[in-house]
Amino acid sequence: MENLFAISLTLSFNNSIIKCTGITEGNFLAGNSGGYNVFFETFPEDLYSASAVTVDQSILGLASVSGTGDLFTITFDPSANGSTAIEFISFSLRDINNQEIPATFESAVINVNPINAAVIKLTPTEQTVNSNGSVSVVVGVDGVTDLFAISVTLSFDNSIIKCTGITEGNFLAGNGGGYGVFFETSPEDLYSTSSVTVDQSILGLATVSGSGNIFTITFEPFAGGTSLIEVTEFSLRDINNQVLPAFAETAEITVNASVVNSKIFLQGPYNTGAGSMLTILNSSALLPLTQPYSGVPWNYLGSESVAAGFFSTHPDIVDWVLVELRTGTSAGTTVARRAALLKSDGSIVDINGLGPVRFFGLAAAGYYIVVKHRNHLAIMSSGSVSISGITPLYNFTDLQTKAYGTNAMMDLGGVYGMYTADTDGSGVVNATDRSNTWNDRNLLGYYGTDVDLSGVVNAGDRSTVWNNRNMQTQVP
Ligand SMILES: [Ca+2]
Ligand SMILES: [Ca+2]
Repeated sequence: MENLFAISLTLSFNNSIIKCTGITEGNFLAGNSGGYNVFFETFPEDLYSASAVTVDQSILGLASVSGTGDLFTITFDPSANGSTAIEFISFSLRDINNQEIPATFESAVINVNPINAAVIKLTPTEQTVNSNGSVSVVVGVDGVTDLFAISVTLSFDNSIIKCTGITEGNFLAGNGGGYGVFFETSPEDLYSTSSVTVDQSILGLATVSGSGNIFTITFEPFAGGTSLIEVTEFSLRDINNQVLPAFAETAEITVNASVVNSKIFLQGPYNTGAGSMLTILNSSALLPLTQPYSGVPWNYLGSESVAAGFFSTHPDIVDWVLVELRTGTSAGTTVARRAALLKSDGSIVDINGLGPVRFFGLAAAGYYIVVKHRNHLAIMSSGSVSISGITPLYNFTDLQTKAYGTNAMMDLGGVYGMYTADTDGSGVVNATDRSNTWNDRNLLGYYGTDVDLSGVVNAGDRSTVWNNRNMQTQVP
């Protein structure tokens, strides 16, 4: 090389096999006779994602270098098995007069050897959830040598699945020294997060080699759709804190469900001043743990239930409701039913207390939404609502016309709610309801005749039953 003043080089490589982790300056141009500093710049800013990088260098003064020397060093991390060429795709060498210096270039090849790289494996790689319940992914490492510590960050779509727990695997615990294992997960609130990090290391001078389980992560289905489970960051270290080469596989979980996301008010417990419903049945510990629609006239035999203590940790739950989906307007077109929970703000949520109501195995399509309550007159959406894995809110409360029929809801002062006083769920408020309410007078508990959901059947309920006389549901 003669009289080199400035150089610009662009290198390309297959970044599915190797990732660029850094570029450091060589000392060739710095050896210029003028003792001038060297301008040094690399592109792009995000080297790790790049499949081509450019390095520009020039002497910051009227001097040049000749002979042989190092321009820069580029460093890669292996990310998959394979072979990639490192090639020059453009280059320019200039002298002090900005004239091109003729040059030829050589390329290099990097082979990522599968024997040396461990694999972070997610098992199973694909699974489908067809019912409420938990689903797990085992995170393991395959083909590692002298593993002392590991950190793995997983990300997923938490609008579809929620993380409910992480349990430690036994790989590191099998170390030859019999040492315990440090195990930590973050963040603290796994349920709300879309990314978790698990750190593990052996609490003594020992390592493990081979294959084993690092941890198991458990999810619950929240809505419908497919979530990728991705290892977004990882680090495997040996006992000297040196990085062990590895790459990570992905997995996916499909929740086979369509969901209803809706909002209603009940006249009985509605509190106009607060703009929300009272939760007296809940705070008085009167709500049943199992859905109350198994009897006549609903005959709904679903197994929806919540654990003891659920309502005290979910104080905003008002009562159980029954959600039906129909393909047409007639009762004969009902294709699915689920018992769900009603919150004080009107949201109808699943038995997890916060998510939309899941209908497992139900195809995405247009459905009429019917909402029933033990002692309120049922309502149905005025039209077919498009329902899928993640469904926008259908809010019955903001317009009378959201409900099928004419004035199917009561005006609760600018918002609309289901009429109360149908003590037996017959679909009409009549003399039977009045007589039922009289007969149950002074009873404390969870009764259909407690039409304001106050926990007691009294004169207030009788008066409401009288006031709503002859009202009837407009759901066919
Ligand atoms: Ca009735
Ligand atoms: Ca009452």
